[in-house]
Amino acid sequence: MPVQHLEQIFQQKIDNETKIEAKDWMPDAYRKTNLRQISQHAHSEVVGMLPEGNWISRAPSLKRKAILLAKIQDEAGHGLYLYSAAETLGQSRDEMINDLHSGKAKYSSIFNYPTLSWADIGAIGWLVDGAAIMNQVMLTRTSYGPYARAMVRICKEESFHQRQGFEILLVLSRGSAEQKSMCQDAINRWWWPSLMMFGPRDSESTNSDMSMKWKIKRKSNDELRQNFVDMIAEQIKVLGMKLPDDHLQWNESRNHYDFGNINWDEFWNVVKGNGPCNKQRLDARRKAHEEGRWVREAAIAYAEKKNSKLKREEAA
Ligand code: BYC
Repeated sequence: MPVQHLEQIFQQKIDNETKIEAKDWMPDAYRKTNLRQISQHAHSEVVGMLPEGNWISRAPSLKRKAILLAKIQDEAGHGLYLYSAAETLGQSRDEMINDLHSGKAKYSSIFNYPTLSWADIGAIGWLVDGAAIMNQVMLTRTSYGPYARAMVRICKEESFHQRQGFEILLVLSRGSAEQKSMCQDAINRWWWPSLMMFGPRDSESTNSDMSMKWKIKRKSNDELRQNFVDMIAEQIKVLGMKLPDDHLQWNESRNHYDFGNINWDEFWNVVKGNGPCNKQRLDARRKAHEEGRWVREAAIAYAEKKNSKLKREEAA
């Protein structure tokens, strides 16, 4: 069939809200952009375990520790679903992981900031998972079937993550003066980086046009960022804390909150690998990968042994 014809059928499916599946014909650029986004998303889940992992052994109670462990294990699971979804597009997990470790592949800028106090664990759950959900609810309707299905389960788990983060901050916000100040300090440090998670301004977003046309994305970076600001500006009232933005103000005519300027130099600096923890994060991932080598080798040897036993039994 001529390519134009295939392209037409493909675009019709997109227009009719029929999901694109792994074995369907798709334009090369559609495959590439999905592979790029899904693998970056998988890397973000896995690297995102590190800042929180820092607090497992220092969680303030057994209950907090169990909750944090469960949350971090969820992130590992999200990484695995997403690597599997990405593999359906023709790249192996080993190749994707090599790209992460060599610095070729990106992962979310947010995970290059340090977790300095227990309140940071609350701020990550509330703000970082909150920003992630805002984006991922949209992605449950993304046009590539395996990605959309992975997102449904992930969103359910993220909403528990966000609530646990908010609850950590709620307890601190009602605690001693020192706890209140820890809570405010964490919000101050995580607020602006959370806004950067949505990506550059629409005018600077190189992938958005095609991704919107193909319904990989259904809302723009700025639109999602605005929805997030509107949600958090209300929720913070319950905490009795302040967002670190003097320009934050309800705008009657827009029916949205106005907010101050994002420091885009900081964003690009972090994306290019020069954030406060980029090196530490990649070193930790490479070390974990090396230390897990024997487990992978043992699993492969075991699978091969099992397979050859099965073949022998079949032949007998
Ligand atoms: N950080 O054209 P644009 C979690 C890059 S983890 C770094 O707008 P696009 C969690 C972008 O890749 C969930 N890079 O891009 C885990 C592009 O460069 P390339 C994280 C960024 O793809 C543990 C360039 O800038 N969520 O929840 O249309 C604990 C131009 O941007 C960033 C996801 O991964 C960034 N923030 O839109 C707690 C969501 N932003 O690739 C929580 C899935 C942009 O052309 N991803 N860049 O070299 C997406 O929805 C989209 O990829 C984005 C960006 C909205 C992020």
